[in-house]
Amino acid sequence: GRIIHLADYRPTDFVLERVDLTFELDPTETKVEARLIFHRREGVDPAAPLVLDGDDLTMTSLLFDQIEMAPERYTATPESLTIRDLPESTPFEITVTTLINPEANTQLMGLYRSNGVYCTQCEAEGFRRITYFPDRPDVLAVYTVNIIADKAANPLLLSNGNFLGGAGYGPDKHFAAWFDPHPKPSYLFALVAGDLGVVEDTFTTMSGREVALKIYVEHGKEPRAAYAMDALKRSMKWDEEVFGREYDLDIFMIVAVSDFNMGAMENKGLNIFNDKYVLADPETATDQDYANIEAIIAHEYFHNWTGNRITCRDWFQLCLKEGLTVYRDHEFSADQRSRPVKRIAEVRHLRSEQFPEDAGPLAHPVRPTAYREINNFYTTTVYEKGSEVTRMIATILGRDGFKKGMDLYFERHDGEAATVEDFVKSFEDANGRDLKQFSLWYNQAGTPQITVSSSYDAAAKTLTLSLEQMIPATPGQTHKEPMHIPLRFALIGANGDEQNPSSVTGGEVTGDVLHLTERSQTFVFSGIASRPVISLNRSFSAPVTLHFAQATEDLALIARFESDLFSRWQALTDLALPNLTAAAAAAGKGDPVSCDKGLLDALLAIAADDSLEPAFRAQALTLPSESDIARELGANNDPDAIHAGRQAILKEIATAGAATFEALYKGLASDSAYSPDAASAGRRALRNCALGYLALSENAPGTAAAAFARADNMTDLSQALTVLAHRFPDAPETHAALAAFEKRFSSNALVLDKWFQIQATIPGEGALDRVMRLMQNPHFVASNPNRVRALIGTFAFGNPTGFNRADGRAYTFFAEQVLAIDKRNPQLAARLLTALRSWRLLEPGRADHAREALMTIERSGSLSNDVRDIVDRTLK
Ligand code: HT7
Ligand code: ZN
Repeated sequence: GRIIHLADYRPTDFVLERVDLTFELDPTETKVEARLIFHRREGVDPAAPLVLDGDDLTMTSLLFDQIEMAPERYTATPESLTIRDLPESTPFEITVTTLINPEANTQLMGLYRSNGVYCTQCEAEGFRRITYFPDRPDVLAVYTVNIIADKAANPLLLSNGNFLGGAGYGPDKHFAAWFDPHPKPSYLFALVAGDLGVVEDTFTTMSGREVALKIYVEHGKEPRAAYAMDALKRSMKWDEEVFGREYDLDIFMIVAVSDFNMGAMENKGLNIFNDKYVLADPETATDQDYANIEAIIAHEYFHNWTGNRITCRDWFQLCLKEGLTVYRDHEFSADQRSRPVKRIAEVRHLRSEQFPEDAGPLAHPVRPTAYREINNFYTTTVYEKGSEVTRMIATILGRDGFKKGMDLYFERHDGEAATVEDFVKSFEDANGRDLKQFSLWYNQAGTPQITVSSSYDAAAKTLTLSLEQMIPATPGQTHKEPMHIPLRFALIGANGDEQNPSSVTGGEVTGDVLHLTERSQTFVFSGIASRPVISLNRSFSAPVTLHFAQATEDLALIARFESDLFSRWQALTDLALPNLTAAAAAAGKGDPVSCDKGLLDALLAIAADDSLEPAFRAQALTLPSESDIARELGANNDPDAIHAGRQAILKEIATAGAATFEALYKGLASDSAYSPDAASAGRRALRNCALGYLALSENAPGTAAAAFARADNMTDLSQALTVLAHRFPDAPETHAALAAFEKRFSSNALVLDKWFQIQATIPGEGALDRVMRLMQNPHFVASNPNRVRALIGTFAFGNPTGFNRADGRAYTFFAEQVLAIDKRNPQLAARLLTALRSWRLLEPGRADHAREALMTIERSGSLSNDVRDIVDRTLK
């Protein structure tokens, strides 16, 4: 595949005015007729041909203004259609007919079938697998869609926009027509046909219009769509209240399908979802599932304004819709749930996923400047770091300034395909503030490293804070400019009170935000009565790593007194990490491991502090993960030592806190019916966290087995099973529980995914054989992305000791799987392969094995563009 560069962007030669599509659906021979009206853009060379994109297409007819086109006027290949001798300025109509095979479409891009349901996925470049088209996001057009299909098998015929009408069509068929008045790019096109059940509701918008809401699921699963419907209505209301955005069609539909490459897709008026993010009831869904459904329903709905009404000029601008929309869904969840707990979860996710990406061979800017395969740029950098960049704009401009900028952005660019520059300019113009330096966040990859030191002068009552920023080199970017980094801070006195300086020199400080803009900068705060403890990067205002050697007592003070709960959690993390890295080093040498008393005391104090919300206490008691420790260690990682050291620390906490954990476990038992609300979920989280510690201090699986037997909801049941399987993998109780779980949920694939995940993450050398055995389980369906991600993906991303076994056998297995999956679904294979992105940080023996596995993939003769791109960059 060739490389596409941002610098090469230019508009199309021809303007697309209208699109009329007619589908005659058939499982293996679907006929697609596309009538496209174009005119040549003013000033374009009159000899320039029209070049349309295709992917694996077969054309059966081509008309020009309704008349068959002479063969010498066009060239058709599976990948493109070029048409010559076109009018200089008058509009003309091209009618192209293609034949496609949905049943054979295993890539799940374009039109495919999932459990007998026809559905589409067109982002980013799937529409070209349906018909020849200018398949790029800056080509906006109004679509009419006619669908003809067998009536008995497909009572439901759906597409974007509003329903125009339908009728019978011959003896066995019927048709439906849809019209979407909103100009849209092809990636937002959708079609669904099949036989599904529906849940219906309505929403009255702020201007009083009634919108029909419909969620389509497999027959019999309707009750499991109730929570998704509730989340949708709350999302619609929230977007009106917080962003002033109203829905704009008479109907909003969601369809749940079981074969899907990602989480969901925001097609105009017809969102298509991975059923994992729609279906929930207490018996089958965990609290995390409910939270994910709420977030993803909101995310896709929010795209209606940030993505659909204002779309992207080209795919380099992907963060324009994704980073912004993630920010919006984060804010939504924070408002619906506990803001600090949500923030902690976001930061954990950012650090465990985005930071490694930014520090490895696949690092790229939030707005990349080149790609070889766009599917590989739906990354955590574009999404999550993109969201953090949006959050920093809000931090710099303040709530009102941010709102003004968003309003101007909507006003200026509604109906357009915009760029990151357009977005930033809206904030600049609405606030009269220059964001030129800030824009580096979009262009410079790598996580900024900030080294901090401070000194207090008691005589002068001044605090001096020195900061130095360093942005590491990343692929293609060796030199970096200093960035504008907004750091929220507090100066905390010995009694926990915040101290306010009378003045500050050395740089801009607005309210509680310190603006670091120089490579190295010293701030002096005056009027500070006593030596304060500095809480820096409160609520994680900037996605950076701080190197600030704060005394244990200072961290303990923050952990105890900070009013920002996020910072309390951060202080505990900062207390824990040195213990965990030291433990890894000791375990690696076979030395005894021990945990600081200060950390134990701080953790157990929080565990027992009933004034704190349970969800926060659960977060506080969940120590940094093995991958967090690996990141802290930096290089030459031995996953076995990291695991052993961490387990030893956990055991010490469990032993020291046995009484506390038992009290929590007993005290938090609930006798009321399950409710997925955040407060109830928080109590379950703390209780299950206590169960995990209890099991560590016990030598037999009794407590966990009893928890499994008594659980009356999927959160408790799956947590108990996890504790059993991970702590007592060989116990008869564990085998019995695993068998009972499999039997009970044998007809629910989404629940069995949890069963696969729990077993795929059992630590240790035995994991590989277990995973290979589970692949033979009849419930493991290799063509279904959710199954593959649950078993192979979870093993590779979530089982450091099992996946990184010292003999490298798991890498060999993994390479074989990636190659096999690539034949069927390149997008899925490429995403899995990113599990090896940090291979260079392993100790030399494992790193050699990992390189060997990567080279096996690279040497394979028939790689997709997707996997070729990832493997080449990973090895570079
Ligand atoms: N905008 C959607 C991205 C997406 C996607 C991208 C490539 C291939 C398949 C895909 N399915 C969905 C989802 C979102 O971010 O909202
Ligand atoms: Zn999105």
